[in-house]
Amino acid sequence: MINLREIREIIEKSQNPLVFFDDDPDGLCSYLLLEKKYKKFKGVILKNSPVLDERYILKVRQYCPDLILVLDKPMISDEFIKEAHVPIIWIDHHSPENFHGGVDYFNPRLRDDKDNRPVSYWCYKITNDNLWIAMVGIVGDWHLSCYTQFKKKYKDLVPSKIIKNPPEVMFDTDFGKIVKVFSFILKGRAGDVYEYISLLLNIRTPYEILSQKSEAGKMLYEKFDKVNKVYKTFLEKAILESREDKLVVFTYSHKKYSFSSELSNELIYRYPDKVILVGREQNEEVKGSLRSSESSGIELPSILSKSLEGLEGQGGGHTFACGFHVKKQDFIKFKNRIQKSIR
Ligand SMILES: [Mn+2]
Repeated sequence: MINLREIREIIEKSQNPLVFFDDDPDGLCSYLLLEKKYKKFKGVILKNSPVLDERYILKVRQYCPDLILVLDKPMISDEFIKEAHVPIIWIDHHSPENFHGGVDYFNPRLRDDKDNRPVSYWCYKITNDNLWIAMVGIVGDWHLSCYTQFKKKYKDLVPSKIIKNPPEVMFDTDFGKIVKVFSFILKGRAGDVYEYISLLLNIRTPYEILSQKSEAGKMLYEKFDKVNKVYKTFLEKAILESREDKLVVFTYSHKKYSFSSELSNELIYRYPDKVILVGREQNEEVKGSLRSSESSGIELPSILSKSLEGLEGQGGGHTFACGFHVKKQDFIKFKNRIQKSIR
């Protein structure tokens, strides 16, 4: 495995590196940390697919980089690696099972499988700059690495009490709002997203966004506010529809935005005794997220695979957080089975 010092040296020598990054706060912050420090990266955001595949070779040909970095993506296709003809550094913290060689790979889980600290944490270790950006990515991925150091520097953005769980920062502090800003500016068309990313590259402090002190901060806040209004209506509806039952079911449809993972995360934080099922209806499918909490002890992967048996759909993920998609006509059956199995 390549180490961080070697990665830093390779980046410093590179003339025109190209970065592919995941479209969530951790992926975005990893890219921002590197670009803010070195100011020579071309950034490409990877939407809608967990894998960097040969469709992106075109980007490599267009840009002719001398180095490719891949940040926070769980998979790179063999064809991409074969056809790139450029050295590739891959920094990730998902399961290393998809790594088959051909690239310089950094993944903390190769040393210790329990160490899955986010990619923005490791990028911060490379750049040593912009702690608050690193913190956005870290909290966005439900971790608290660097939190003590962060708290000393930004006393006014987080409470003085001891924080035990990342969602406490995410949903109950001013800094959590910043994490939501980063998450919400990624919603919508790729072209617009790049404009917001270039605004973020000009932002120096979180206060610029929170109190809309600069023009860039104002524009970012306005975008956040617009998306947040839609998000909040969905959140309120989900809460109203779910008073009684142990299983909270909320389905919605929206042309531009998907909120399934944000909604399910916030709902499970607010209602840890329940199981949360959030689905977005799109075309003939319902696609969404399933959540339970550690305190309830309800383990989702087995429930999910049993509930999908014989239906047209797929799903999987972690013990208390899963994703799924299922044909619309099968959704009620799917939901009823989950309901039965958690009683
Ligand atoms: Mn991540």
